[in-house]
Amino acid sequence: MDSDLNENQLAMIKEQLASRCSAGLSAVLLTVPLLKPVQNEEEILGNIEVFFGPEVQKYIMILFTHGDELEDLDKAIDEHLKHTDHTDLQRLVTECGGKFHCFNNKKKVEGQVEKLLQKTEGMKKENRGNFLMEQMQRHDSMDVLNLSCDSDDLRIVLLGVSGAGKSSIGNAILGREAFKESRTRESEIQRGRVGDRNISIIDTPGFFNTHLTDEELQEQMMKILDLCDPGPDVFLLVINLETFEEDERNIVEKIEEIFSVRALKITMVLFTGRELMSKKEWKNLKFGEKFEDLVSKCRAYHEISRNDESNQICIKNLLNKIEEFIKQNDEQHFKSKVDPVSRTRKTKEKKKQEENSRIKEQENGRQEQTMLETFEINSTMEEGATLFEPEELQLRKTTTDICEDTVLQGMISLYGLSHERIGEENEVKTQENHWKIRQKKEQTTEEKHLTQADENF
Ligand SMILES: Nc1nc2c(ncn2[C@@H]2O[C@H](COP(=O)(O)OP(=O)(O)OP(=O)(O)O)[C@@H](O)[C@H]2O)c(=O)[nH]1
Ligand SMILES: [Mg+2]
Repeated sequence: MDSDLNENQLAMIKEQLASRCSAGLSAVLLTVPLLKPVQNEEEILGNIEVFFGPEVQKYIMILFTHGDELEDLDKAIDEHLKHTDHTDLQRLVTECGGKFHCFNNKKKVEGQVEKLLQKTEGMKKENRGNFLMEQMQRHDSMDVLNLSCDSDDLRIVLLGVSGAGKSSIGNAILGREAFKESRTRESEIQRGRVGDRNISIIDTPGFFNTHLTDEELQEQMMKILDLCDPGPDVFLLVINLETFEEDERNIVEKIEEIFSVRALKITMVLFTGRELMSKKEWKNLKFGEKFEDLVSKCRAYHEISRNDESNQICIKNLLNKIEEFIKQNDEQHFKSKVDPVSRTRKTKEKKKQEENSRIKEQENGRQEQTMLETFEINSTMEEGATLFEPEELQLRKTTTDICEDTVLQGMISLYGLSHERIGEENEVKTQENHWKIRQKKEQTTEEKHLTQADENF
């Protein structure tokens, strides 16, 4: 957090952090030597937030060192902090939500490491998990580098079957653990600067994915178009060479089915796992029918091996090839025939439909409850007492509802009520009916009490 570090050095530290701590951070320990006046710690705290993003604040703990000097003074850390001379330390601790630990690096006091770990564990629990590197990168890409998916970005969409290596390729291009590997469930965009290019990568769930229904997959594929407005420059179809020949599934058809045949014009095949093949095997595969068929439909291909992924030159070559391919396509990005407005409308309509069926389900639940109450009232009536008049049933539902409700149909036939008759009593609100039935129930109970009182008298 040295203020002398320039932007490039800071960016390098970020990259290293992201790749080395992909599982996230449980704690950020700010070490402060005790008994020395606070120098620029507050500034450092501010820098940490700028560096990691504001969400990191909950994970910072002060680790005071030189605890031995405190022992020499025969003082406990709490006592030391409370002293009026140490308002600077108090302020620092307060800024870190009161989280601190004192360490004696000289004497290696027994249990001090365990206690520190307990505290960090406690902090992790309180924060419901680690601080994820994505939180830092989100902050990084949005606030620090100020990148957004604008029309100047090179917009790459990764497509392929599950496990083909889409997320890994996305990470290799961006040079950081931008995407979580294995079983991607949602389309996601990550941005970065590679060389002199601003790149937006959209990772997607795999085709023929058993964890998503066809409808969910379709939804995630449509999300791509919203994520990379004005449209993808290239669909990178990632194919794992290890499983390519045995795979019977037709991925090209799947792309056509989802995005239309026009999508193939900007689709480039990227074969991964080249390192697992000998030169001869690769040559045989290249002259095979299946390979030719795929490449002819998609018009361009590139191959990359696992070892190449961490090699910046290989990634640069891949990006050059992609740009060359885009130029060959007259820089025409993919445009969906379904315009964003109607896509949004479709999503809204779908949401409305879901909401309507949810309301209907709730309504049905309420009606069933009302039915139960009716039966309950009837069963509490003494033998010979008057049953509800059929009209009371009408009060509770509209014609259509009654006709659709099988339980009520049973009641209708029981009371000899015709559908036409019910039709005359249309659109009466449920709450109102509920109230009337309750009134009847109370009335019945009251009558029962009066009769009982009469008998007793
Ligand atoms: N040997 C080898 N392993 C790879 C390669 N690419 C990815 N893998 C591994 O294959 C597994 C799946 O890779 P992912 O990048 O998550 O695959 P994906 O296509 O994103 O998978 P889904 O998200 O499930 O659709 C991971 O364990 C990767 O480390 C490759 O080129 N060679
Ligand atoms: Mg994935």
